[in-house]
Amino acid sequence: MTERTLAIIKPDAVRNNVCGEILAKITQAGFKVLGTKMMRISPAQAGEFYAVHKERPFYGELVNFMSSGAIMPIALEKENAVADFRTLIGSTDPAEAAEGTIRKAFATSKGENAIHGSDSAENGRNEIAFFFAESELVANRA
Ligand code: 3AN
Repeated sequence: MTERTLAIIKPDAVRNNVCGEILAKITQAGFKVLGTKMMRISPAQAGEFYAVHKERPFYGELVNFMSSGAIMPIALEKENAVADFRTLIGSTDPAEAAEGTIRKAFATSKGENAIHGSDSAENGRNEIAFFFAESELVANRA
């Protein structure tokens, strides 16, 4: 089934100038880019996006990091997009990420791990809606 998932190129990867290389890996893996933008979010917005992790010990660090610089959210579509994108990005901890994954290539730690991927189809839809109006997604244009 065609699914949507949200990627976010995180501030570490934007600072390291690897957005282009990451986008190339994503499109080479067969994902269709429906929309993308370069932006910066406030700590309050980052806190809202990661609200499910509020009770986790790394929440404050995560919110600070995600609001520390530019990010690049990317709305993606593909058959089985959620699971296939999680495979493409690799484990949260880059030390455990498989060869060939985006995190193996570009992440430096569990916190600064280069890229986000939605963990379910429902979260994929909700997370895309957090960053994009439906009218910004190319697939919906005539
Ligand atoms: P994933 O992004 O692989 O789905 P989650 O959902 O467990 O991982 O965590 C969300 C984000 O929280 C991660 N992308 C990472 O940036 C951050 N994070 C997770 N675990 C840690 C940790 N132990 N220390 C610092 N940040 C973490």
